[in-house]
Amino acid sequence: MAIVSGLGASDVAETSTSTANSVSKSPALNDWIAQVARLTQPDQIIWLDGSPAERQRLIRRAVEVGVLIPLSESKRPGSYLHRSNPNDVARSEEFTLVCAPSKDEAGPTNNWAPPDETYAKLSGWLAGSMRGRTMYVIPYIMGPAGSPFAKVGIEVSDSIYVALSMGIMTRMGDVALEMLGDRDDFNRGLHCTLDMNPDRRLICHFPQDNAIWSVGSGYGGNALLSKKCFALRIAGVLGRKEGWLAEHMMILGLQSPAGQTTYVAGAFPSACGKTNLAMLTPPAALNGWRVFTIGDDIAWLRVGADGRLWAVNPEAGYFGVAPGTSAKSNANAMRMLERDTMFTNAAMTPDGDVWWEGMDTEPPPGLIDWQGRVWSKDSKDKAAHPNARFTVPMRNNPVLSPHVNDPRGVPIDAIIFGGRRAATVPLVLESTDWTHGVLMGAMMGSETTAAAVGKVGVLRRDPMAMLPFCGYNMGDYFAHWLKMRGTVRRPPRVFMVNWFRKDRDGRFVWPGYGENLRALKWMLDRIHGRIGARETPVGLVPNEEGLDLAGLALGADVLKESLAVRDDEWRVEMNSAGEFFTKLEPHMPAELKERHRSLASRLSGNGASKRSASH
Ligand code: GTP
Ligand code: SPV
Ligand code: MN
Repeated sequence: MAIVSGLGASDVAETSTSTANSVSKSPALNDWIAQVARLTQPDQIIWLDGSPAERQRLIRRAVEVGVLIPLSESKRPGSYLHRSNPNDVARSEEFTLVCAPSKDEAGPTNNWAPPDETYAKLSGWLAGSMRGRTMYVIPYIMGPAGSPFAKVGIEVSDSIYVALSMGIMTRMGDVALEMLGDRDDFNRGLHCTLDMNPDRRLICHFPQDNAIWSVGSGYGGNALLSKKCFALRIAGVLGRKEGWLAEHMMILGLQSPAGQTTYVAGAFPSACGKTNLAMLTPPAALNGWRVFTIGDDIAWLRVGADGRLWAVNPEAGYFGVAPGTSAKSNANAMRMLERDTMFTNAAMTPDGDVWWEGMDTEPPPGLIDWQGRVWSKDSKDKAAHPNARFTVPMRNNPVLSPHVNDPRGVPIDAIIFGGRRAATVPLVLESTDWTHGVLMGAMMGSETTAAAVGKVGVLRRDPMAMLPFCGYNMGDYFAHWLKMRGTVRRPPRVFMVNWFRKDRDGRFVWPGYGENLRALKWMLDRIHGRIGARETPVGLVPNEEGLDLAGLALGADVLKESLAVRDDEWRVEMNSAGEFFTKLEPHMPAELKERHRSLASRLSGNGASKRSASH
């Protein structure tokens, strides 16, 4: 077994050859790597340093072995296409386990297995699993280096695709080893693709050990262990202990024409609009406004000395949904993807570019679909997988906030919860206080999307967009949110939004995308006390003249429908949330149940005829 720092035997001369025990200054890290190597038996171990030269070497190797297909240097410079195993195209929630010491700690919304048994079973699968393969040691930082928010993780992986993705998604390499120094408080992530067999696929979290073992998948959220596994499930447990929040939220800065910037964090379930909102282009009629991106998927939120909630984006890149991204829907994303991007499961044009549904360009003849087959307009299947993704460094984002690397983070004045709801939930709804805001988050429901394996379009409860990402008991998670009110002396205002309401013909009522700025603007007007609102039993909605609709031809009936709060629909909603809360007993906080009861009691008993829940 060759143990080298840098890539491959031929590169040894230009880096330093080291022994397993002297690569990092952390004895705990070196011991752990030696232990993993004894178990998995790789042919060689490569510690990634994160340098551009190393990245180029890794890319060359990935192209040689067919993991990456180079795209046209003139059309997409520095960009590559990856085609995954067709059985491995989305997060696998049924194979995701929280192996806390007791089932009760994981709670009823997580799959649980006993830690000892799971370690033993996976050790069996992993024994000798990297024979003939290279083991990459991937040190990374979540959060800006030197920030009090920042945490170090080490992912060990046998996948060059994972190694390259982690180089985009995190601050990866020597910078992380430097931050770790000789300490032992790093997240231990062990990833092995095995034979990509769904029968031997498990993504296991051990919060008590700050450890993750993921086997049998190479897909984003299953395999890039920094992301959902560490930054949400494990970090959530750490945050509860240490008094902060790890959330599935985008973070944006909204600058008014007067130059004042307000920061907003928003939780939307997977494939429900975070990336798009975080980099939206204001509509022409509101062009004095500007949006700047802090993050598109994950927020770590802490209480500042000023009693406000401050947020950082722990990531350094975006792993975003490609389909639906066009010059019209998200011009900033299209510009960001012009270079240095890895695409996964997109279609490829004969001249070496990518294509996907909703790109708003004609698919060219001779298009190759995501599985490498020739595609035509008559094909039944989509050319790009509905969960095709791009992996791109945040520095490519033309509207990246100058504060994205600020170690203090940014102060959050509004939190938004938004699901994908064909009915019931209005365009924007404001809570009256923190407890009501927490209840809004806890009551969230959303229709499932292609981001996770399973049926698409099924309404399910997805509190705070965290159903698949909360690493401990969901009832305790609600209690933690309520408890934060004690330390957040100047809490953000909490809103619920819905960009996805549909009319009778199944068309979206609201134009969405850049037009969502109008809802954000209303929130700012509310926060700064500039505008009134209409009271409903479940919260405050804009008066019809309250939304700035300049330049938007929206029929009066459409506006009315967007803002409608109907008692009969909300009775169904309240009941559904109530049933969900019952499942969380005995961990469900009394304060939330009480507020839920009191809101439900305000809905008219039998005002409208009982419609079925046609969400
Ligand atoms: P994850 O990366 O899975 O967490 O997803 P996300 O929440 O970042 O969602 P994203 O912004 O990538 O959007 C997912 C899909 O919803 C894409 O196909 C978008 O085009 C579409 N979408 C985003 N915003 C809107 C909107 O305001 N209206 C409509 N109709 N579709 C939207
Ligand atoms: C999501 O599914 O919410 C994503 C993509 O952001 S993944 O990294 O796969 O979780
Ligand atoms: Mn996400």
